[in-house]
Amino acid sequence: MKPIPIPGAELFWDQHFLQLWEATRLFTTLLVTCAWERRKGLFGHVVPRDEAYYGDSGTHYTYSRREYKPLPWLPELLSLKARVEEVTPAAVYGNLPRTGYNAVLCNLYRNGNDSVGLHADAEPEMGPVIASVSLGAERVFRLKANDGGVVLSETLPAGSLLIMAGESQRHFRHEVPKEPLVTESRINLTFRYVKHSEARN
Ligand SMILES: O=C(O)CCC(=O)C(=O)O
Repeated sequence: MKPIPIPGAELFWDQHFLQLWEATRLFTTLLVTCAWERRKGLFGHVVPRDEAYYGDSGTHYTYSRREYKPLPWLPELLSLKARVEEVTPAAVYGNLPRTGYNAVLCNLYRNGNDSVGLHADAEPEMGPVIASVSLGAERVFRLKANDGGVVLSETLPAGSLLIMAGESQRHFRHEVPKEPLVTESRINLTFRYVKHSEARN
């Protein structure tokens, strides 16, 4: 994995983590097997993407007043998790427990009108390492410093893996903006380590 040198962040990426045929096969499978749900967000507005959350038991968390309760792992997600763990740089892996990632949030952007707004994955129960696999349509991913300046704007191709670690979530926020000209769907999988609820006080 190649480091992306941005002071204050710890980012790594591999544009060709999966071969295109693998990414296409996984996209097609997950499109029909994930339990996609379009949920209501704050103030009753509809979240502009479908979501499905899988993980070990006890990995539930709350974001934007929505509760994420893990569904039992799908075999495809478990084997992808093992591959992501294998390539996670050793220095980053040191910030994960020996057992690696324990949950994955799946997002389905049905077309360019779907998006995720500027946010950081910095809930108290969330570990600092987020590994993001992209499938399907290419979409722009932007990282912005807390003062608003764009420090990274990349098109994430199918089969790419982006890892955000260290202080990335504390110093930066990220987004996938709307791109009304995009007609194809994209799936993004963010592997995380969520502190087990049993372990929380
Ligand atoms: O779709 C992406 O690339 C980013 C997803 C994301 O920001 C998230 O799941 O928190």
